[in-house]
Amino acid sequence: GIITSLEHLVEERKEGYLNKAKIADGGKKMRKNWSNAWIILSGQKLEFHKESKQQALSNLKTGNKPEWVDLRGASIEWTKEKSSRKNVFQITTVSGNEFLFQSDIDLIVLDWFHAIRKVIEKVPKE
Ligand code: I3P
Repeated sequence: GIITSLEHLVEERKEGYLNKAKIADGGKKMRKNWSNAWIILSGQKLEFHKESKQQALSNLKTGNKPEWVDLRGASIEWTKEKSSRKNVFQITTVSGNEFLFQSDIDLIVLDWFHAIRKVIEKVPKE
């Protein structure tokens, strides 16, 4: 119906803290280095801010560009093999960048996984 049609027009938006580790760049494996990041899911983009929401806001003001990931054509999956931590999922981008995301709090990770998967399923591949 009309409500469903309108829902598709509303951009997915979500912010919060997650542990993040980049493990490959352009298909090339990297040394894993976990850090806590303020993450913003906005449209088809996932933005990473190293410090905090405050950092994100100050980046906005100064025009400092945060690191971000294009979710078009990306894949998302749970992984138990790539970390000793619990609740880890991986995003692989078209450009061959691989990121792990994690939180000890089940609900937080689940929420992020589903929100990101929804965007990946929705956005056109190119
Ligand atoms: C890594 C560090 C990571 C760990 C990784 C270690 O050591 O302890 O936290 O990943 O395991 O290699 P270093 O700091 O010396 O680089 P997890 O916490 O995700 O298990 P890995 O090599 O099995 O990926």
